[in-house]
Amino acid sequence: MLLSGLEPLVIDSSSLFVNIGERTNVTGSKAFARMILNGQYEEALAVARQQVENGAQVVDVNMDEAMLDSQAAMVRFLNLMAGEPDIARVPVMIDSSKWAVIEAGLKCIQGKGIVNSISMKEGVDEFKRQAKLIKRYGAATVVMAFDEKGQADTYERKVEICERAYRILVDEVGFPPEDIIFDPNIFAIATGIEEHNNYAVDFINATRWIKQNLPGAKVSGGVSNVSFSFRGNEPVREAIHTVFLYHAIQAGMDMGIVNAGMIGVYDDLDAELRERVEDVVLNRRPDATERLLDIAESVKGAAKDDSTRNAWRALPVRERLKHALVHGINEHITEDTEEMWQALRADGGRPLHVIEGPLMDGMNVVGDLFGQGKMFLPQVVKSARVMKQAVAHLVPYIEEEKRQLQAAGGDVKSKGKIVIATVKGDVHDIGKNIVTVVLQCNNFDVVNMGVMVPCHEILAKAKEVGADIVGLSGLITPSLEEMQYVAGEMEKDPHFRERGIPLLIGGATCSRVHTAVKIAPNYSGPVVYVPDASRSVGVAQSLLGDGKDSYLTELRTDYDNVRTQHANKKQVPLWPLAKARANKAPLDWSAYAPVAPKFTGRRVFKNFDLAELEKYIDWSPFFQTWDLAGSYPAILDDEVVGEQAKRVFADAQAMLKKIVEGRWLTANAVVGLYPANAVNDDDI
Ligand code: B12
Repeated sequence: MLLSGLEPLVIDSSSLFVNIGERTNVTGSKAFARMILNGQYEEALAVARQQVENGAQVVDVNMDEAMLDSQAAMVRFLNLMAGEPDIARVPVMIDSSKWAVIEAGLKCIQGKGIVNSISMKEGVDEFKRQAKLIKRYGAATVVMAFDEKGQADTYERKVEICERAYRILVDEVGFPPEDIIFDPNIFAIATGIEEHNNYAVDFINATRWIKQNLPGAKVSGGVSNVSFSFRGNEPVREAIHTVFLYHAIQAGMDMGIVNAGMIGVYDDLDAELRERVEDVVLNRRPDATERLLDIAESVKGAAKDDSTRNAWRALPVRERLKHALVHGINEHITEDTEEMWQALRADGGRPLHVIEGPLMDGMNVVGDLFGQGKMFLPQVVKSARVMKQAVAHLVPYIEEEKRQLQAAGGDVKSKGKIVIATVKGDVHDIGKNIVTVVLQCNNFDVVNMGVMVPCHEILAKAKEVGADIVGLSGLITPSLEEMQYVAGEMEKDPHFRERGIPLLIGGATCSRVHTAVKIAPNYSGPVVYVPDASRSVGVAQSLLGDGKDSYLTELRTDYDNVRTQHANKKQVPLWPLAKARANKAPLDWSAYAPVAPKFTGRRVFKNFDLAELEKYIDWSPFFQTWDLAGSYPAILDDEVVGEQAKRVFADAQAMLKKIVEGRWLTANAVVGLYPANAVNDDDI
């Protein structure tokens, strides 16, 4: 699905959960309703801006309030939003139960937004009419699981309505399937009414069914409904949202209207609370609601109780930093960063080590949780702010190192000029800013161009300031391609090509292999992958200093090796099916009497002897994991990697011995032998 405000938003199988901001909704936010009713549109705009700043990727706008001219309010607000580039960059979701309001909104929005929503509740003709208009306006649409008989509450009804709506939209209206977003209705659970107990499960299962059976369609929903019966108990509601989203996203839920302040981190929920909430959400036991109610009040109390809330303050400082980053808490970050710095300093460490050690460790935890759907974008935005605050606290210490070096008579002359930027389409800037400070403190003149910088601007700036080096940062996969493009453009431009101006590549998604295989071949000058800020100084010095030639020779040899190893891994070209079939082994079974197996069917092996299994380990992938190319056992005597291979192999043997002798693992297996027969190209 491709949506857009001023900027595109691509939602595909690799996207993480898309969160839709819900604060600009008069039915959901009393404060927003008050602003609109009082005509305070500037304040209302600030709400929209805050949502985008806090990570909302789509903004839902709803003006359905009885005392309001909803159509006029929708048009006025959308037009005001369009004039604010920092809000208008994200797509809009026009949310109304009145078609006239939706259509008025569709006439205002730029880019490609979403209608929320249409359904078959007023019959198929009206549904088709609205869908055709939405298609003409070029928007996507949410389709509620609602038909002439009412709103779908069971799995069967959800599936029935969504399938019927999909067929009508795709086959009869010609609506692009990828522009359909189903809302299979999230209803409140744990209400005390038995029929409601399976609502979340029905939503999750319907989501899974839609994703498997209605190609292209997406799934969304209003998340806060699910916890409605716990109104007034925010900690329990937060836990319900967190658990519900975790399972719904695994089932394929693509997006949702969420209050970012009301979601937690799945892994971090108290174990008992998580289990009881999970019992309720997944309807795992008949007394699930009672059991959650039993602890609900104490959970609320504990959340208010400072001693429980602040229990993490008693952890060691590294853990506290991690906790603050994962939870986006900035209250103590300055003092904790200072404490960490003092601890490292006592061991002879440098301020940069705080960033590249404990802070990076914390950010990697954030990244992992985010990647697993256990943290959401608005939470990561908060983590990023905490990280920036910690880095800001350390910058004066990094600068102080430079001053001390100067005072001790160190060389202060500029070592060269570097233009650095995060490439087009990428907003990550924390790492790039750290690299900038570190290089500046080591006497490089650095021009930091910010984020989302198009290639032509980077190259123009590099020429304008006479840069000796260009540095690119990128953390998302599309940035890797953009970096290849920049390298290619540098090759085309004699200014860079003839001077051989080096290109530095950095950022979490980049790698030495990608740089050597994909980026460097586009440019004849040096292209160097730099894994972290501290190494950027050494690399820049090597590229501009006296030892440049030997450094470049070493670099070339290294990258050539990487490329050769990579090329060797490449598969042989594939053949067309017909050619492959024609090439099948000519087996003559006529003279062959197969050995009858000792048994047919299933056989289970329990607690199999680990020492016996050990003999069958395929060691080659083990060496690949260590980036050592070659097959076992020949690799142990390989000229280049043999020594290293022997060392890791010996370590592995020692560890394996412990595993086998200590019976650390239990090996169970199941095998099945069944009669089979080949008929032409099929095995049956
Ligand atoms: C914080 C963060 C964000 C913040 C960024 C805030 C900001 N102002 O920077 C926000 C919330 C905005 C964000 C947004 C998104 N993010 Co993000 N984000 C992260 C996170 C958790 C940490 C990044 C970070 O700051 N690390 C700390 C710094 C210090 O590390 P670093 O950048 O790697 O820098 C070091 C080195 O790499 C090196 N270096 C960096 N640049 C350069 C440049 C040069 C020249 C040199 C020499 C060295 C160098 O030096 C630095 C210091 O040692 C990562 C996870 C991770 N583990 O990296 C995900 C991550 C990068 N994000 C990810 C994604 C998917 C996104 C979004 C697309 C999410 C979404 N659905 O919208 C958007 C992207 C929007 C866009 N168009 O760019 C994915 C990327 C996956 C991929 N392969 O594409 C990651 C890996 C998370 C994950 N596991 O899925 N994100």
